[in-house]
Amino acid sequence: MSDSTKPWGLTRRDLLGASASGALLAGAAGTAYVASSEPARAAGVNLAPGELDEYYGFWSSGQTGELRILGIPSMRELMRVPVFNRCSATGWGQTNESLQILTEGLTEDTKAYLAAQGKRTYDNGDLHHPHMSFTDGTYDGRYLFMNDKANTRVARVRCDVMKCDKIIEIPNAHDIHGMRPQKYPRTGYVFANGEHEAPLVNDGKILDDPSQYVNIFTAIDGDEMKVAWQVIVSGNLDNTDCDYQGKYAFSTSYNSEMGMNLAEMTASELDHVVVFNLKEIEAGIAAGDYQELNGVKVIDGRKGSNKNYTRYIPIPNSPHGVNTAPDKKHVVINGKLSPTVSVIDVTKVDALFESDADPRSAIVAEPQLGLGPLHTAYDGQGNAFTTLFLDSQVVKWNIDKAVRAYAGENVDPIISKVDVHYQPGHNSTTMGETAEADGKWLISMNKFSKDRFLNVGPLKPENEQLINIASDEMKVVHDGPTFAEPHDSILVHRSKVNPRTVWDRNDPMWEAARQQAAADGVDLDWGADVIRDGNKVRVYMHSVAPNFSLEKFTVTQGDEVTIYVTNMDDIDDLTHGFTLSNFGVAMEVGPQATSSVTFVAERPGVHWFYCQWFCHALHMEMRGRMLVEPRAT
Ligand code: CUK
Ligand code: CUA
Repeated sequence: MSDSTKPWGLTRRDLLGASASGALLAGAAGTAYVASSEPARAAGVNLAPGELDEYYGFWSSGQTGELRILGIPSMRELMRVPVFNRCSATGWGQTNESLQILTEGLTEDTKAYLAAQGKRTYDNGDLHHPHMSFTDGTYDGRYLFMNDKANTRVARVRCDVMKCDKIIEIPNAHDIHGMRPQKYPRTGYVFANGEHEAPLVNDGKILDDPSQYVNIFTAIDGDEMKVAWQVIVSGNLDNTDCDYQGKYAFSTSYNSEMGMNLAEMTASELDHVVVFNLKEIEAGIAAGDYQELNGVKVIDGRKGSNKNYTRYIPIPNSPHGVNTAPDKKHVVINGKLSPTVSVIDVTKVDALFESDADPRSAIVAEPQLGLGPLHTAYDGQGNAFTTLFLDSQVVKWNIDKAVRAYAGENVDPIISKVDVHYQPGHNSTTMGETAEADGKWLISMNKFSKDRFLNVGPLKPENEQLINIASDEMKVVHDGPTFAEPHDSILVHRSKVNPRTVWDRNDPMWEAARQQAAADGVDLDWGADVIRDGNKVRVYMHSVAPNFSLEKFTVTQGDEVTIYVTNMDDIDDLTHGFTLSNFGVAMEVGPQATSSVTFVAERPGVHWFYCQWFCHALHMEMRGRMLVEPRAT
């Protein structure tokens, strides 16, 4: 897409022109951005009604447990995709289709625990890291993968419909934090870090004996959504990323001490980054050098195991983020308690495995950037942008200059700094975690908003700021308040993603419904049937605005009722819903989709079901009755 065809009418050239003239962006100049709509408009943030964004932003939501989709640069929130959470609007966590996805990947152990709580699945999650699948070093628009730190899971969202289709629990590991897809040759693997230490077999035989605790690195097969293999490591695991060669993955460890409290965890001046040698690990698995635990092949990559599975590179105090640069050569490890970032040159990593080279020989720069470096993003022109949590700043620096300074040259790698508001964690740039980084926009995801917004009580929103990085002087152009608690985001050019506007009737999402309808001899598309099967009742109906195909159906108190609703409308925006009042039942039924829900009709009487997605002038009339006959006494 050429600059002149961009949909919102402002080209990159216009932006540069505006910043060069200075007048329009005067409000954003310097470090104290004054909130005013004028500079934002000049920067092209406020798209005119009907204009589309150039980028999709895929946002985590932390403890809310969902994925969010924003338009960038407008920062408009476009959609929420329930994943680890229970969603009232869509019925995620209640429909049979979502429950299958939420339960099929749980371990037997977890199923038993949940059953004891009267539950089938968890209804919370802590989603930190959403990342898209790669082919050949860039996004391929197939899937988004994301972690659940709260309940040790990894999920996948299909980009064709923007719905979750797989969730797996990771056995043996505890509390998945850092997570990244393989960049080359493709995804391939999804790498996932277990953050918290526990006994390898955590069945209660070992309790307060941290000397027997371990942490686990997991490689998931992203196509099958099955664990491929695991590695036992020394120290804990925080964030992870991998190279553009398909050879190595890198994970930070802030608790190399294996401490059990804050003082112990931060005791050492040096922690480390673990380098995983993918080919060596695959060879070790093939050669049988593993133990099988809970159905997973687990290899020992601890320090001193003297194998070529891992290497440990010492890194100053409590490193956090790991970010591979689009130059395909450098990997930046962010210091957190150290004011530095450590730059690994991936071409020097081979030597760590081939000889007994000093692990630190792979470090080619260690610039001092400011206080609390957490995460780094890139512009594709050799520059990096690192968040400084304690300084409340983003610093732009040049990788090549940092390498030269480390080699003794008298150059300053720091280009500029900008104040952000306040306490930034992750940041992300347009296409910045791919080989196609384009250096247009940066999002600073700030943990505190303090006084930036109207006071809404003791719980404050966070503040995500949009920063124009088209020139060396970074300009904050938009404040974006947000609810708990996005950690991370990726900014994906819209040419990479092309979702459907209506479902395909053959979609695998409702395969179980398809099979049941066939067994019942019912047309799932155009059904208006009630099938009785002992005390099980299956009700098939379809919807075409503003009607359900059944205006009423009758069941008996105590029946287990399954309602299948198929939406036969097939145009944009014609989502229907099915809400059954006073039964706690509600679900979305997208155009050309089937959704189903099962409940026990324990309440005799007249109960209305209605469509809860406004679909037609006669939407209010789109309703019908479930008649529940009292149980015979
Ligand atoms: S972690 Cu949250 S700011 Cu979970 Cu990616 Cu660094
Ligand atoms: Cu159908 Cu509202």
